[in-house]
Amino acid sequence: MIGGFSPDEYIADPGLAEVGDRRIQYSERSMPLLTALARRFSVERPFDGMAVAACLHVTPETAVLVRLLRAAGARVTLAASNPLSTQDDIAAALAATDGVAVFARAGVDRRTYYEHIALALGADGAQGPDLVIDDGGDLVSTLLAPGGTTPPVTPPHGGTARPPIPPGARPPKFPLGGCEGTTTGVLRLRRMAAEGALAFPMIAASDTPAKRLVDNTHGTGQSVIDGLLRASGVLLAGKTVVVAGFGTCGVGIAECARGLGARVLITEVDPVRALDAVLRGFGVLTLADAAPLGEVFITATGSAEVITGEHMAAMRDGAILANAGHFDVEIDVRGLHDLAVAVHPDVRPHTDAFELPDGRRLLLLAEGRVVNLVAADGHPPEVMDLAFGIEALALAWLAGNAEKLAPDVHPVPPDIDAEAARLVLAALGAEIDSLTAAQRAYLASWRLGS
Ligand code: RBV
Repeated sequence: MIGGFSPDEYIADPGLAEVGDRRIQYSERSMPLLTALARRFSVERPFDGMAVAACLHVTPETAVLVRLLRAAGARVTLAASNPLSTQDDIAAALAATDGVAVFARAGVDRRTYYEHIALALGADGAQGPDLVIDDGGDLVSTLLAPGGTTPPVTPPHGGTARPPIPPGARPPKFPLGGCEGTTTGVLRLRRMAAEGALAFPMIAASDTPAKRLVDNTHGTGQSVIDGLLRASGVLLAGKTVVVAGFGTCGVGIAECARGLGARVLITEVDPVRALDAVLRGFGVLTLADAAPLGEVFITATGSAEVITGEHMAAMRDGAILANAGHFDVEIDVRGLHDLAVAVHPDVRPHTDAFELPDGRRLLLLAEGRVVNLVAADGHPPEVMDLAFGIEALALAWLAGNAEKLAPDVHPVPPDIDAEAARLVLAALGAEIDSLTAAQRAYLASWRLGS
């Protein structure tokens, strides 16, 4: 029993543990940074006696991170960071073999999703976390605004429903601090801090140069196209693909789609990003102009109501709509339901067809939720190795330094980013040069010109 729960009370099927464990071990072989850190942390034990609550996509890569935290001395509770992205075999493996309290199963409704997060935070009276790892900000916002999203708790396999968490109930305690892994979550944290609502320091792990490059651009680029192809089965070569948002994620998606032969159009609100897109040879236009042209639409803005009913009404028959943003607010799914005279669910796995009054059909992937994690496996292990390696190093640093930090959003200390990148390079067998004394002197001086 962990915190009053039997380990498999909130997962879909404990019988999947062995399959899950095999897949975790497979991913681990491509995660040299986490492997090296686990070895180091099992000696240093930076989280000895601490409780860590994590809200992450429950994937093999997350499991490798969770095993590292366990090796480093932490007790871990884990909730999913998306209602549809949990891989049930991984949840089963972590519950069965790692002593982790897992509150996650695929396909839960919104209410159960928040219930699970509240449970990972000890809202049932169990001990609260000392540190948190969040992805998207739902865990931290549940901590700061409890009660509103924590209805009665009903185990899926029967048993006694736990009493509802009273509205406004405070969590057992605030954590010392935590890490946030995704751009959307950092934006939310900044809004919390600006309102003075953030009660503890949070590190913006998604803002480091290494994470942005490897995770946002390369990870999102490949995995979003992977999700699009698995769900829709279309040929991308020759297709007109509209990417909404040319931030670090949108760049990766656009380049990947172009690499497969698609004609890629970009929509933006930021003139500098739009200029970058033009200079890279992409077409740039408004969504209203792109709507009748696109055969595939992918949103990656971090904003809301990007593709509206009005745009959908102008789209061609067979247009595919997918979202890569963290939350399911970029495509107006309700508007699509309003437009449609009939909905044909699951014409393929993770593809629903919406029939419009004139017979056109629009295809919505993954219910408008983050397509790379719902319809595919999320980022590959090589990508999460760096992203989670940075988070593990930042969290270990926080364990010793949180008390000195103000309740605000803090950057990852720059040497952690460089250390993570250096360890990955070493694992890949790539070597880099060091500055010579003369170069250091040149770079430190303003006196020398040509
Ligand atoms: N992400 N996690 C995975 N395989 O575990 N894939 C993607 C995985 C994270 C990514 O790092 C980003 O911070 C977040 O999911 C977007 O929701």
